[in-house]
Amino acid sequence: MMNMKTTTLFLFILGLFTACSKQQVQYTPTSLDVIPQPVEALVADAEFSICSNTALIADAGLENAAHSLQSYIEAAMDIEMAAKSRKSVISFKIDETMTNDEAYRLTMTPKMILVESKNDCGAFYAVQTLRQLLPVSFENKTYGKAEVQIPCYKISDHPRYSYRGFMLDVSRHFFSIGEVEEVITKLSAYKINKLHLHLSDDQGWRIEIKTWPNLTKIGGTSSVKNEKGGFYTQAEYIQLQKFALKHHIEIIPEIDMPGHTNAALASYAELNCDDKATELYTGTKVGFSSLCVGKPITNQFVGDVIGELAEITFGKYIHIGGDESHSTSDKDYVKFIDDVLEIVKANDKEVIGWDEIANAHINNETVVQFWGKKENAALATSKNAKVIMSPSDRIYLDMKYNEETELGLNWAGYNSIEDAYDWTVDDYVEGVDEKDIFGIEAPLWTETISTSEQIDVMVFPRLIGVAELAWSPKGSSDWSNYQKRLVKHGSRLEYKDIHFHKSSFISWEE
Ligand code: TNX
Repeated sequence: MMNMKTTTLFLFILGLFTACSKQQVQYTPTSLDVIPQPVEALVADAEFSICSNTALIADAGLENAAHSLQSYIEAAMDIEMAAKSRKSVISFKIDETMTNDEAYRLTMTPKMILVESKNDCGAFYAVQTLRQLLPVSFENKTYGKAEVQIPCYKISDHPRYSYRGFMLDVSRHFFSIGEVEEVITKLSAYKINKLHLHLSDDQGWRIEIKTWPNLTKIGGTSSVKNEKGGFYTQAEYIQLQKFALKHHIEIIPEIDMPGHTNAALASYAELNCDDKATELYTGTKVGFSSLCVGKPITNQFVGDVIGELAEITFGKYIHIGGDESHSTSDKDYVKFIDDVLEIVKANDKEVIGWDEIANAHINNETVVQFWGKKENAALATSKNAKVIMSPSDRIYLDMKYNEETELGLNWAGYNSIEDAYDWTVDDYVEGVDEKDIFGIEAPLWTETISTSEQIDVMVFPRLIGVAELAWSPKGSSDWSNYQKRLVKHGSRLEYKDIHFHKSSFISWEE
């Protein structure tokens, strides 16, 4: 017979034994439905359970990511997580040895989810992955039960490219700060880290420039069909960048020059070669406008604009446009772009420009965004410039999905969900190899787009596939595997209230 003491001791040892054996989790390789697909995923025959006894703890510096997970869980389950627990902990830890700022590791046992990263950015991406491992009803906070189980995964992950972008044209139609914030929130769930804002074009100037106030006073009022004008004050633009940074997204501002400048030319007569202000433009033609190259005031204008913009830009890049300057002679174009390269450099920023700028005197510090002419992209790499891949016949999100799509254009053809995903990034342009590629960016031009719902339908789900191409390892993309994951992901998009294009070519899960 055991007395009380020996029984307690026996139970204690038994308890220790089971706790320890539970820790000896055996992991085997698995594939996850997560998009973008992580670099490596293993699973164990065990589960981690989240309930109100689960504690969430974080090293200093990881609070932003940890809090975002905490509020996601608490809102969906209607619980308050504990501050301390020995049995069930989600722990965010800094691992200084990680070399990639965006990398993370997730190690799950029945007692713990350990999130390791070098800083808040990796932790934020771990949270985005974790979200996709939780039930879809977490997305609209309707899960409602007080407990949830997740299989014990072990995931290590890092991106293929450091530039994973989306471009929004806020010139053809203006989008408010609130509308852009909504876009940022949606993008960040797929580990997109750059938002390129096309801030000026023929139809509208969208950023306050204090030394040239008419740019917004006059040039900010118009838009395509005069449907939706407006502009951001510098203070608003700074706030927007702060919001984006919380989502680990850098905003890259574009001032398109020397063409696509009618809004500026209508705002200031002196920017025109004939000193006559143009009319505001509300149509959708391209290639008819040009700054007056060689006129001293033109360079003063560009210097002032870039100077003010550099001052309020958190990141290191300024996009100078440079596309479709059909009303500028080749000689003037090269001279103009060369001057702008100098001006940006003098303001301690680096240049991104559309592929035409390869014809100017660019170098290994310049980033060239390929959209149309393959020879421009190859010319760029021959000058040691890096390339952002935005092939219009694949990932221009303003192209219609097919002939039935209501919104959008089709000059580059139709871009189906499959077209946007199923291409080989480093084998698309001869002379542009993996080593030359800075990243991928999918643009949304907005000649035909003026509401958030319309953004959604053109962007989703095509951008999710682009995000995977930009994040997941080279050689890992596979359309049929991706399609299976996307089919399941459709309901998550619905729970997120994203009005995505529900292509009839894909058999979505109910
Ligand atoms: C070309 S692509 C443009 C834009 C238009 C777009 C419409 C590029 C650099 N320029 O000005 O909005 O086509 O698809």
